[in-house]
Amino acid sequence: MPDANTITRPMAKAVPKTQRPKLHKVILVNDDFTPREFVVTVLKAEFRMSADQAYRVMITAHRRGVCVVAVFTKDIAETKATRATEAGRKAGYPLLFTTEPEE
Ligand code: TYC
Repeated sequence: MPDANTITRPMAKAVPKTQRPKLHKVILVNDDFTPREFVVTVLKAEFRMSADQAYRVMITAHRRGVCVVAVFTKDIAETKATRATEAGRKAGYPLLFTTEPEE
């Protein structure tokens, strides 16, 4: 027990917890030209999705206009979105993947 003459002080400073990097969504955007099967192929190749997962994401974008594909750190999200968009462009399709930060 500290007696009346003992000076106590609060802990120097709270050690900040390691900050987690903000995650970014990769978003698939619908268009009227890219064949459904091609979209599924790109999702499987670039995002390592099963045929079933890829179909669900494709059909959601087709019906609603957009669908979140996955979340990654900023660099990885941007790289994957660029590569997937480029795969469409090379095949002559306007397929588009965008990214945005998670709230
Ligand atoms: N809407 C396209 C079609 O009917 C298929 C498609 C789905 C294209 C999702 C893009 O992000 C997309 N052929």
